[in-house]
Amino acid sequence: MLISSFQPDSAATSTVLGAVTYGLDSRDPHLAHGFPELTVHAVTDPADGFTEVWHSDGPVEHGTLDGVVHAYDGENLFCAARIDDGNDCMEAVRAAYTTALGLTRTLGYERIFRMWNFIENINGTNSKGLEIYQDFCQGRSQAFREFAFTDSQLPAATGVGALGGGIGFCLLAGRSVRRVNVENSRQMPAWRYPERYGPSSPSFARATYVASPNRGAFIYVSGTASVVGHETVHPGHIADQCGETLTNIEHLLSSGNLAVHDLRPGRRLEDLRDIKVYVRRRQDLHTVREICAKAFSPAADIAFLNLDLCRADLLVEIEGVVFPE
Ligand code: 3EB
Repeated sequence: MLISSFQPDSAATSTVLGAVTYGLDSRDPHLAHGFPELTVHAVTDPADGFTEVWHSDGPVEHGTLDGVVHAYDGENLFCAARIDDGNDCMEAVRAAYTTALGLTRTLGYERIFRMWNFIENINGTNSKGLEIYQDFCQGRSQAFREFAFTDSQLPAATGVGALGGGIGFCLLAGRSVRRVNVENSRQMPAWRYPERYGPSSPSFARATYVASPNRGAFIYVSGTASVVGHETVHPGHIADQCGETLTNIEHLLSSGNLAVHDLRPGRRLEDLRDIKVYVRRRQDLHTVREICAKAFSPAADIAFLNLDLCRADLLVEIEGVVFPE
């Protein structure tokens, strides 16, 4: 069973599958604490740092392949990697993704249901004048194509900025879970975005529904923003972007939208847990905090990170997980 928490439970390190630390610098993924850990440069004040930990039921095996650190427990696989130089990153992203996707094949955990990507200078331009995020999307899309992924096999994902350290990414995959991709009928599937957003469309699903026999279902909600159809709405307006983002998540989880994918029952914003909120402008943090406090359950952990987002006009992005009943 995969349960994440925002703080490491030191009494249970033997059952940790993997961890991501949102810290003051970025580090290559390593096994120093007995499990794969990726450190992303994501905060400037140590008080804002935290570690997200995925726990496992059973014994965990781990390894490293071409810098991709990984751990698996018979049901789930966690992989983490870092690309040192994020400029002109297409080839390096393709290569690192290829190693990670290759691991999912050789180890037999082919149902990749969630990925995170943290990209330094995400809105900057590379030496060819292409935005670094769009360059990243090209490498990612090539790797998925090499492995013949269909649209309905793409993971839920987050793609946001980092304060330094090139590109860090990690993934969660299952061996035998039933997984169903969920799109959002208010939004165009990201993998169909028109070319004006970049030469390769972003390779991710709006959410993945992941069920194990007898264990109920998790719904992993991708980083969600103020995008309707394929367009950014409410440019420059933080409260409206935040509201539109919540409307998008609410609709994604609604019975009507889930029924399109033969999934039920509908879920609500109050069911979301392990929420991460990415806010581009520091001065918007208090507004976003207030709106989120009203929208989400007091039982939910909510982490706020002041990072850039993948489109220059997006101000806020929100992700989370719905746990089984
Ligand atoms: C959007 O809706 C916002 O490239 O992995 C959200 C989640 C976004 C993941 C990614 C991008 C990604 O297009 C951007």
